Amino acid sequence: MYRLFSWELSYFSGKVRAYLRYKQRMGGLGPGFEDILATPELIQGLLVPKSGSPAVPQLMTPDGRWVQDSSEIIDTCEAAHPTPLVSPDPGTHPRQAVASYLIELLADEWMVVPGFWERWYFSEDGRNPSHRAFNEQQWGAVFAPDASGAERRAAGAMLFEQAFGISHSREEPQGVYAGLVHLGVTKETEHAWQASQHRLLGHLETHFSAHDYVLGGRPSLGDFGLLGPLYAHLYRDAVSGFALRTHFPIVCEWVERTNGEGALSARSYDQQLYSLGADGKLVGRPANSDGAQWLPDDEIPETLLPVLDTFFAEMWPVLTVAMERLSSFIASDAHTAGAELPGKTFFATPGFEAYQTGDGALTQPFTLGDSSGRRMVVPYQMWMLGRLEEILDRARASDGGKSVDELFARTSGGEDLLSLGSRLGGCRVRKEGGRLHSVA
Ligand SMILES: N[C@@H](CCC(=O)N[C@@H](CS)C(=O)NCC(=O)O)C(=O)O
Repeated sequence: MYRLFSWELSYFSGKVRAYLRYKQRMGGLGPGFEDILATPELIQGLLVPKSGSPAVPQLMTPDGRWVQDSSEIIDTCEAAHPTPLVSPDPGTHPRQAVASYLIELLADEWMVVPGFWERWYFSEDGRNPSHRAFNEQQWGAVFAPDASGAERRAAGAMLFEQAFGISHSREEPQGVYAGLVHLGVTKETEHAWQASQHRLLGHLETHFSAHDYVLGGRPSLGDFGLLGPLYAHLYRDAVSGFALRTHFPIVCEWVERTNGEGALSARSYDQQLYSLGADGKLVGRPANSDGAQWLPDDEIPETLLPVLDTFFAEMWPVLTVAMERLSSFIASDAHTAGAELPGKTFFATPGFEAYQTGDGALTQPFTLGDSSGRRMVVPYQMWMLGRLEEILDRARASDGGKSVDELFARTSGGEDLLSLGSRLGGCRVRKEGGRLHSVA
């Protein structure tokens, strides 16, 4: 069987676990999967030696291969078990494919910033409301899994102080707090990041009020991507979870539906609703909207366009500068063609701090709303863009670009994505296990 090494508290674990659960529940994951808590012992003794990375989640396939990075885990499983299909085929569903990969990128590498911020902002000393206690407990459960309840919480508290310097998070950011600064979250920008998140949640609340999932009545890649920010950080964490339930109840229902647990009222994907037939017998029907299928004719509903527009308005301008910065870095004397590049999402990669922090060669200015700051360049995003480029090319090849052009014409600024290939020209990234290299 597949073995997923994950944490309940982890952003990307939520994405992959929900995907695997869906595939398994629909009879589409062959031998099935076991969800294994990735304890420090397993990370150091197994994950690092096998994949070269301590990042969670990681998947061990039934034939003993190791896959790290949530997108690659999903791609690997989709290739081995294509039914039910989760990533729309760009040859037959060009618009839905492009929209899915864009939303995955937005969820993975943009929404991560305010999600990560909320967890740690509401854990700082003196915050009211605070989810520090909940957060200590959930981290302690990973780092001291055999200890008693109180000891688990104490282990979490100790980690927060020793590794993250939580009592001086603002004056001297360390660990996760340093990561937030690397991602461009400071006192000056944090409200702009939060506003971005609220805008997106508002768009999703409207969309999910009409459709159960991103593409209609059954989940797809975009849903699992969005579950990254929405499960562990915005739904489970206590302060964020209260706000989500209070202001975005329809998004909450979608979280439960997509996560596939505790979802009886949320009409999860394999659920039937029943009525009584004339003879008093139970007569079932699919619980989901849109006949429990993706919308027909490769349709992108109107309610999804604001989400795509947010990608083009907020994330795309940052990505274009990031591609320029990475291209210059790769071409410079600081880098040898084919050598390793930074690989982390949440913070500067150890060994690359001089480049990815301060005014380093792998940092960039950015603007969000009415505030601006500086953030690190994340080469993993170029790997994701390279994957998107492939989908875009195949989608355009299916009908000479007609469908994709139509989709972009309905967005604000989508046509600019057609320049992706030339922008990526100098910064293509190759992935090997959990490590990234420039293309020699
Ligand atoms: N891009 C990766 C990111 C994986 C990742 O960053 N995982 C976090 C937890 S959600 C982690 O393990 N961070 C610790 C580390 O990178 O050492 C993915 O898609 O899976």
